[in-house]
Amino acid sequence: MKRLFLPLLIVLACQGPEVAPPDPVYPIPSERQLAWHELEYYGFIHFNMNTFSDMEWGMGDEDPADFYPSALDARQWAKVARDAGMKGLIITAKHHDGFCLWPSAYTEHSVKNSPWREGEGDLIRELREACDEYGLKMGIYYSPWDRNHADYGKPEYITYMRNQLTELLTNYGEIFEVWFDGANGGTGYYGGANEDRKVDKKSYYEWENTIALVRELQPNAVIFGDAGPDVRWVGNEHGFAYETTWSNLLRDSVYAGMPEYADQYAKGQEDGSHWVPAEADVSIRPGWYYHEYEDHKVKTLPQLLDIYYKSIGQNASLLINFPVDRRGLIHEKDVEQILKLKEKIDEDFAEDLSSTAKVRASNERGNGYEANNVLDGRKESYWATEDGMIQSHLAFTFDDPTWVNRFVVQEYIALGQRIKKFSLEAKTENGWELIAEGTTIGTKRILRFDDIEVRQIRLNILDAKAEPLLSSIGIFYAPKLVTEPILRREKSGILTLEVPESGIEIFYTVDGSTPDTQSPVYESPLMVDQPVTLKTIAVDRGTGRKSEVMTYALDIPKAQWKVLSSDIGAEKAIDEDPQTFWKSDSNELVIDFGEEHKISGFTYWPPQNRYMTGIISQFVFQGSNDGENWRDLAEGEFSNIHNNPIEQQVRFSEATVRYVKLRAKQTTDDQNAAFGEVGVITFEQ
Ligand code: FUL
Repeated sequence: MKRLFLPLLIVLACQGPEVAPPDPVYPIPSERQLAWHELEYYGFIHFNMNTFSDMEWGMGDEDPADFYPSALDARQWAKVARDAGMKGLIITAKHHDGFCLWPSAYTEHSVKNSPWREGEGDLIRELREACDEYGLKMGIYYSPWDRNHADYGKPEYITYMRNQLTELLTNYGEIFEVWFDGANGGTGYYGGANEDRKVDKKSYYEWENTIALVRELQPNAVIFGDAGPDVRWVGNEHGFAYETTWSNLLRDSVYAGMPEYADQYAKGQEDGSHWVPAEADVSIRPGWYYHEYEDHKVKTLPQLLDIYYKSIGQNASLLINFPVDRRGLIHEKDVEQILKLKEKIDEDFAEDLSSTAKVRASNERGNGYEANNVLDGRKESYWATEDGMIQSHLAFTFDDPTWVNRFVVQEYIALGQRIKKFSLEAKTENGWELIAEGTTIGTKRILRFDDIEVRQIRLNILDAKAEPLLSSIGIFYAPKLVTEPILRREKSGILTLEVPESGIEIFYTVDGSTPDTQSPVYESPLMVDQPVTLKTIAVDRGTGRKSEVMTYALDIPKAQWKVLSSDIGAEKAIDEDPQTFWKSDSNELVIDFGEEHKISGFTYWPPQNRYMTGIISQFVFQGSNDGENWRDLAEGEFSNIHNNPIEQQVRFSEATVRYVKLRAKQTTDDQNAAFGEVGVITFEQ
């Protein structure tokens, strides 16, 4: 008897008594939502008739013959997405203008009537094959609003929409997300073929039946809409989730396409009845569709990195859009930037230091729910406290003092989002210090803080709906982001240089030589009252990493300059900020330098706002010594300025003048001339 029972007793002693799992806190995610949470990061493709009409919202009367990409390659899109670390691609199968990227049997407004692939093309199929080749999931964007279809606004259109969804969700394999756009003339502006047909957004689309159809055809797909049902919009198109972001939503009282609900989409609701997590969508350029004139506006690495941390790091998934160009390719500049982001994320999370620490919890629920579960890399295991133990902490102790600046924490969301308030403290040589605090955690929260050398780091759960459940913790020491400093100059001539991270030094020269760590260090704003060539470099002293060298030709300061106009807004044309602009009723700008200057050229920044009007395409530039008698100094065109609205430089033979006048002979859209920033050239740059 003894011999028989001994092994069993040993096993029982090791396993300890069985412990009941914590009760769920409702709402909880469905299986399909849990699978979607795993993806985190995927791409959007906006490519459609708008690409060729150079619009963001086409009217629906475009000619299918205009859809004619010269070198379309969906494999290039998939490769870029895969290399960027994305897990899938969602494509605009049909946008608001109604043009279809597949040869739908229910309309003539599609690729089948375009010259592309001689009318035999099917872009959804090409993307499917490319996604399969590169191991990506595929999603479908389908705009319920349709400016082309004659029946839009009538019940017949709903049948059309369902027929098309049936095609898309039956013929192209597994779809991971069906993206229903909320825009349907929400501002009362409808436009297109059905201008006069206003629809009641709550009832017109009979969402219940449409959702049932998607469930039937693609049971594993999540459905995105402004307010769900499975995934919700984050409430802005900047790609940022909020410091407080609940995956819970009072879904049945929040409706798609209605701006008054934006705050609910944005942050979710602590008392929300359904699990409807946030997806943050953003384009890598200002527009969703490709416009050559935005080639110089692709988001920079610091911008993209901020988006990453404020979406994935704040309980949302991230959907970054590529406006595929007219060739049918993701533009080289977009590829370069998205790969820089990937490289930096890999660098930031290269080594998880938590594996070198010992973890202890203030309380453990018992067998199977130990603190160590947060370090085992398994998403099914988690640390839990005993029933009712809400205030609690997890402490990580390092053998040696360790530098850290990132803390990644994940709740075990299968049993509901719980945490409402937390703080992070570090034990250094000087005792405990508060290094971060916040509200919600959810699927993932990434805390960024200044470099600190710690012996211990402690996550305190201060308030939660029920006992906290944490499935994963990561601790990292991300290298600093070393990018070129950003220069700002005021009208007075005062100049500031900025880098996105603290702890980076900026060195500069004004004598034309290449700056290095022996050059003067930038410590505070500089007064530049002479024309100089400034060169800068940013250096992380710790690692020795350097940015590229930047060169700036800084001409005479504009401190004494005045615009001769009674409109005070006119000063925006010479405030050293191309982002602000002045629109002139007379189509000209007259500047008084206050004294004579020898000039040999001028510069013009067209307006930089999203929908630029009044860009000067043909000009006359004149000079005067008394403000009355003018002589022409230059005349000509700014070639390609509509497509590439960057700073223009025009040179002419030297002239000594006190007044200058830039007059528009023509603007690109026949609107009054707009001046982003005007300057002069007085030295060879
Ligand atoms: C919006 C649309 O109106 C835009 O054109 C774009 O497709 C964006 C992703 O969603 O609602």
